Amino acid sequence: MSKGNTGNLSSIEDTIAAISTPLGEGGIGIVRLSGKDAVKIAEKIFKGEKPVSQISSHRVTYGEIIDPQTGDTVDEVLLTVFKAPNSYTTENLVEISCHGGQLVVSKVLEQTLKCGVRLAEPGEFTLRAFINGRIDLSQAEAVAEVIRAKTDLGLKLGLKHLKGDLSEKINSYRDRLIDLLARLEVEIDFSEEEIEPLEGDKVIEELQSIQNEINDLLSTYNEGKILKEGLNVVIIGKPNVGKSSLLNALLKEDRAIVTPIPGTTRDVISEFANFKGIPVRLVDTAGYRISKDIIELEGIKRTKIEMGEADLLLLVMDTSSEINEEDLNLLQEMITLKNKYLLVFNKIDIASADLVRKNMEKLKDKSIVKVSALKGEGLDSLKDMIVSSSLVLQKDQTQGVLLSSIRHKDALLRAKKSLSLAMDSVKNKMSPEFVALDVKGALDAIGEVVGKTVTDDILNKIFSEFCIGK
Ligand SMILES: Nc1nc2c(ncn2[C@@H]2O[C@H](COP(=O)(O)OP(=O)(O)OP(=O)(O)O)[C@@H](O)[C@H]2O)c(=O)[nH]1
Ligand SMILES: [Mg+2]
Repeated sequence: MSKGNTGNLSSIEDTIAAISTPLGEGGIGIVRLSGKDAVKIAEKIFKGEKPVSQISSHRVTYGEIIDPQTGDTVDEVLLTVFKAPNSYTTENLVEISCHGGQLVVSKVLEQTLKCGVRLAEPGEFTLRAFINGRIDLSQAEAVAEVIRAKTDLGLKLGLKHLKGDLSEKINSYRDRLIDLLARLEVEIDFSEEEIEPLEGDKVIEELQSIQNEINDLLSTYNEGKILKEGLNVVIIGKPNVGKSSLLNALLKEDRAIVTPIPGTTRDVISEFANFKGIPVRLVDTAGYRISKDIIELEGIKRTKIEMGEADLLLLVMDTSSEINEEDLNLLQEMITLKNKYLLVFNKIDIASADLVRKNMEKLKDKSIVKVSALKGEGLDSLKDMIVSSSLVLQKDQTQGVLLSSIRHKDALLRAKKSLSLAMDSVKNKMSPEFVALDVKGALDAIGEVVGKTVTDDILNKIFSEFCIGK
């Protein structure tokens, strides 16, 4: 499904159409039409028991799509009309379910275009649902979250956002700020008259209470982001310690090439896995060492980039031989990066107990997971440690709302800052105009989350990430 730029905020009047199912072969393919002429246009290309305008809303009808110019049959289909306002977009919407072949679905779409429909931009159906007020912006974003969810927990979070759990919280902050702003404005407008001035303490108390709630929500961001995007776990270590073997063992598939030759992996290899409901992006990297080989050097450069972007680093060491300078240097480098990390002693199946003890002594005070990638030993505890490092399971993530979007986080951080400024103004006994200005700033920033205050640029950016037909 292609992506692009919406750029069509002004043409909400057009009737649009798109293929809503992925391109390729499948049981069915769906073409959707939305807009004021959707029913009229569907009527020109559909031959069934009744004309489309007489079909009841939300009922499936059997018939044929025909070429409006030649009358030739294009496909046998099922057609459903969703009459405004009870549709995804709140406009008249028609869904045509045809056979799921690339050519046949395109042909059905083509007939709608012949009747003057415009091809929908990415995310334009959802954009319309937002513009027409059926959902707010955070719910529109949740549609993409649900589509892209990688695990049950990620899906659960997306569905909560879609249902409006986050919107409800955000709207409650907005209502409280609007209320406060109204009271401040009364004070500004009637400052000459005898009205009871707002008590500074009460204002601060209210601002502080809203800010505390925003802080609580902000503190859920890391977990929310992990559930949405996955925990980025990067496997690093000297050549030949068994990094690729570990990746394969954790994925339970032969994804990366494994050989006894040091320097086998040259490129970064990544794959998603599901560890106890947490989506994990596992990344295998080129062995870290000083090298003159330009391919290997490029590989190591990529390893460094991945290290910088990791949520968690797994430093693998071969415990069947002595831990040496190279291992310790890499550990030092990893510590300076300040990323979270776990030490993994691999090849315990062939390591003597003595050597393992000796190696552990060299890394005193560090917690170490002992595994054999080859025999599959210790992998469950490693997975447990990876998951607990991401903190998600320390709270019951099915309760409450988690923040998972960087856009929302950024808006809430700005709101928090404005609230601090407003509190400072009250403390410094500034006139209510100043306080009101910062409260308004906070209100605007919070409003961005649900799309009350949002620019066309932001909308374009959000919806260009969607697929066509959604
Ligand atoms: N006995 C034993 N051998 C292992 C284990 N893990 C890996 N090996 C062997 O170690 C060798 C190197 O394994 P790789 O997984 O390719 O190591 P790597 O760290 O990815 O190596 P580079 O890609 O060269 O950096 C292979 O011969 C593996 O079969 C293990 O747990 N036990
Ligand atoms: Mg490798």
